[in-house]
Amino acid sequence: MNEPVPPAKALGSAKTVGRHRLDLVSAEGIARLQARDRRTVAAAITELERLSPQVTELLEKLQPHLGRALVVGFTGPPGAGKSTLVNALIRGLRQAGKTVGVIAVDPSSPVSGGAILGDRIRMTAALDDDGVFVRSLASRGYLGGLSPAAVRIIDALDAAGYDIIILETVGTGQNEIDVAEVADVRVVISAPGLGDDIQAMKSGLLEIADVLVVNKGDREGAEQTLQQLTGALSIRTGTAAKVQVIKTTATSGEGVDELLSAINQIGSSVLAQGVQVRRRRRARYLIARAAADLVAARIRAGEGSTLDKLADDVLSGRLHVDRAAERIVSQT
Ligand SMILES: Nc1nc2c(ncn2[C@@H]2O[C@H](COP(=O)(O)OP(=O)(O)O)[C@@H](O)[C@H]2O)c(=O)[nH]1
Ligand SMILES: [Mg+2]
Repeated sequence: MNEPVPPAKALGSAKTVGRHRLDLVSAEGIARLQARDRRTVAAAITELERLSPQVTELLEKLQPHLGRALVVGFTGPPGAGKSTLVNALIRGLRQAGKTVGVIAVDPSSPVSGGAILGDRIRMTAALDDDGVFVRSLASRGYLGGLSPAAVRIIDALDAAGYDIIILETVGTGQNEIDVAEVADVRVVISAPGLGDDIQAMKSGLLEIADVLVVNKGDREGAEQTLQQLTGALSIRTGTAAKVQVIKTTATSGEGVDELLSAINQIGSSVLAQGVQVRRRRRARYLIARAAADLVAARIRAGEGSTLDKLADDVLSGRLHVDRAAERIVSQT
């Protein structure tokens, strides 16, 4: 997993990180994390995000404490109102006595910081509440994909004992699969006025939805979007009938209760599968992802001439791209 090391600015001062570094993997550090001590949770996330040398040890120490949280994925086009809706849900969940961790993966560059600030502002429910922890992540180097850091951070929030972990990601036609593998409940969000995105919804996002939300119910065209998506769903086979379609207005809170109970309903059947099933799902994803990164790195670092030769064979029509790929993967 060759993530570029982010600039120190995005992580807070190195001094703060340094002060926590020694404590984190100690019994006391883990105990503080489990007690949801904010600074410890923040420090652990920072370590996991920057892939510090003690990450492997930290993840090992977290293992026995994983699998309790329900991971809810929120995916959809930019501007659909995901962050606003998450904010509304946090309120509802807090009222029900649940603690909530949020990881918002943003596609923008960490340098700008603009979108990160935007998420913070929209998630005002998280302010001054120890039962809520919000972390925005840039999807650096993984545009259109879920950064492995996000999955490790799920582990940290899970070990810290947050009941519900919400993973907000932009649906781009790539990371849907990642979210599908990592999340226990998959909520796909659309809204009227997003133009071509309806098409994108049909191709990739609809496939993974457990719950389909049409947000901005106050906007003109909401009903039409709802009908279009319900229509698109009806041609999906098998599990399609189980997908709930819910209209919300995140800004006023309309439909949020309905969404909450849909999540709870699906969530309780997932939780009934047991801790081991959910832990394994996340571990499988991490292993597959790490292996893919490893293979990609080896191919790039390996003999350029092998790749060149295969490229020539593909160009001349002697070899299909897929065969060439199989060959190079088997050699690494
Ligand atoms: N009219 C209306 N605007 C909304 C609603 N939900 C979100 N918005 C607005 O849509 C914009 C994008 O919202 P945001 O939550 O950042 O979308 P995200 O990119 O999907 O996270 C913001 O200006 C929100 O205030 C809604 O239900 N109705
Ligand atoms: Mg957002």
